[in-house]
Amino acid sequence: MADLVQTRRDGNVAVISIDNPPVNALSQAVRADLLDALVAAKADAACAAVVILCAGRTFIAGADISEFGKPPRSPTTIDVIAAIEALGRPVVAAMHGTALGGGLELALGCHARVAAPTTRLGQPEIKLGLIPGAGGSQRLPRLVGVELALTMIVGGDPIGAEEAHASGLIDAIIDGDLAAGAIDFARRLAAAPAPPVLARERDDKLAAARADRAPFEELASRLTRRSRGLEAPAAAVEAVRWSLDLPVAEALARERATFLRLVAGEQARAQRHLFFAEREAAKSPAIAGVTPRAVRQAAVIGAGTMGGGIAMCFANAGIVVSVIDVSLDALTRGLDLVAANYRASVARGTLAPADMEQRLALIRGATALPAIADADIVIEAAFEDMEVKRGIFADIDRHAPAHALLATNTSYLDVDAIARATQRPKSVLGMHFFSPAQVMRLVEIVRGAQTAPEALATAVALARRIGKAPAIVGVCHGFVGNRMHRLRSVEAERLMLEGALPQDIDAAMTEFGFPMGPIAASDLAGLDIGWRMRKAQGLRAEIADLLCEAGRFGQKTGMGFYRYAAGARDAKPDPQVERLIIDASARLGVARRAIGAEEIVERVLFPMINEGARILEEKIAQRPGDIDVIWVHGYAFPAWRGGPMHYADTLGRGHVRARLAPDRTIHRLGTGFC
Ligand code: 3H9
Repeated sequence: MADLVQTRRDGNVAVISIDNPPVNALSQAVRADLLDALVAAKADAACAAVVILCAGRTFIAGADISEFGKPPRSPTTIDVIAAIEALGRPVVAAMHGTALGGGLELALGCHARVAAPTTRLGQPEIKLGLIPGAGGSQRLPRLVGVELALTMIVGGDPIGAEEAHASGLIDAIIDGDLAAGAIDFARRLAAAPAPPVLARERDDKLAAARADRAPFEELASRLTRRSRGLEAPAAAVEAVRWSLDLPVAEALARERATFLRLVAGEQARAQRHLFFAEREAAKSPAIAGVTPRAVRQAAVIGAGTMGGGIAMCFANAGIVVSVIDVSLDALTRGLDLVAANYRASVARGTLAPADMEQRLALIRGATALPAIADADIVIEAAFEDMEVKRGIFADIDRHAPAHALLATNTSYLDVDAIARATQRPKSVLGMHFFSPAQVMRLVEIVRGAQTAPEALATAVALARRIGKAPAIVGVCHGFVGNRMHRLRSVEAERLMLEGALPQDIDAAMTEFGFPMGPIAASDLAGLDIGWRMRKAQGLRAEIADLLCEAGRFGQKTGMGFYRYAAGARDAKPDPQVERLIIDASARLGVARRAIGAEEIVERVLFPMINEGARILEEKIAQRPGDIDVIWVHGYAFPAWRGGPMHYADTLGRGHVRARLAPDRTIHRLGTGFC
């Protein structure tokens, strides 16, 4: 086995290099070797300073997540940091790529930190249901102040080298040769009259917050406002607060105890499951070792909300994209909406005006298909109608270059039938984005019967490049997500007919952890789309159809299952809808009864989970984790519950099966309203 940690000498500086691909995670073996290297450096009288750096594409990207949930093994990262702090000579962390989690904590334990200009530094533990476990919550505030530390620890997003330098997190940005620059920096520290003060011994950046707690507390409540149900954000706030209130040793001990409690808990287990599931969902034996094609230019057919959102995804990733719509009016409206979306981000302060201009410059409008002549990928985002889509694909086939990947954004339709409208079905697949496309991370990559491995590999790589979470699925009506979603709406209709009101169902599901209940969500999406689809298929959803027949299409008409004040998004229960539901129950002869939240949650989720099991049997999805990724990133299933299939596992599959037994399933009353 290759050495995970190596030491070389550059004059009087010991250079300790970690080489543990792919991301230099701090596994037990790395920790042990690193500790040995530090002990050796301490024993070496000729060593005046130490540099710790990493080989490969990144500095340490954190603890080895695959070790979590197993008994901790010595030495811990805390032991390694203690050895650094006790070395008696300056230790400099030289970072590149990403310095995350335990990796950043190790750097925080060093006497100084330098980084390459493109380095990203962060404490992403919160995304795994955790808080930093090796001193991050105490050393980071001492270097950058409590407010930035809290933002980084509760938000979990990394900051760039420039911000890190300006805030005091790093001491220098090294252009050019990082190792040489870091060695030079370390040598200068060794020659200085006094060693730098360790982060744990500093207090200067805490003074202002200790004198006036209000800004910290306001920030804490703002950052945790949307974290209902989650344990880690509140724990993170508490830990950072300890940096203001407790002696550092005690605060570090409490941080550790909290980390150990959280890492053993259900929420962290669920989020770890999703971390690995997300990466697995993009894999398939069909594309193992297949090189994706390069994508430099993209084209989107259809300038509606979806087409515009998809175009934004490309522009956000720096890819030139043409938006094509036969109607100049529709094109103008679509491009105006894109510009308005960007302007809203600028107004919110989440996008710099210069970045907006750069992104807009990458988006080009056109009204005819010759505009796709140079596209490496064409994504059709037109009206959800098979004949319309087949017509478009026949046209695309005539104009797109031979190497281009042809993708449909259909939500339900048969990708194979669409592919057959072209002379090149091997290049055709589905790329099903979720609305709003520029926000939602999921893309279902729908593999047709004839899709070539290279086309599939290209779609997956492209989805990752534009920051999405791709999940490979097979062809069936509604693929994975919408096929399961339909079951949810069928059951919601039944619940309403049996006695629950829309607000009862939504309250139960938001209490479960969804940010929005299923009924309010369908009002937001618009009830008319499903209504039209049902009519085309000769299907009926008792309550939703009655609402649509009364012109109540959801938020866009100010009325749906709920009532909305002009321009407002708050869903208000509507007595008229209650009457309509009660009358429908009476007409169908269904006795209404009080239905509790527990029953609502079970009846909304269990049929979906059952459908998920069928989807796995049919091999439409490859793994239960893929379904979880789809539901968390496409339908806002609470991540801390791990997705529907993981949730079923936590309950026990036998339990779910028993609750689905025939005597508990409800008569076939309708078809749901999705
Ligand atoms: C922590 O540090 C707690 C401390 O406070 C406590 C200390 C006591 N461990 O994402 P990619 C694997 S919590 C194990 O596709 P990219 C990943 O599964 C940790 N494995 O690459 C994948 O494997 P495979 C805090 C890891 O270039 C491969 O590496 N740190 C880890 O798109 C490539 O990953 C984090 O949460 C890990 N820590 O993105 C950072 N990280 O090829 C988590 C990755 O078999 N990692 N793998 O599918 C990331 O955010 C991204 O991986 C990173 C690279 C940005 C680094």
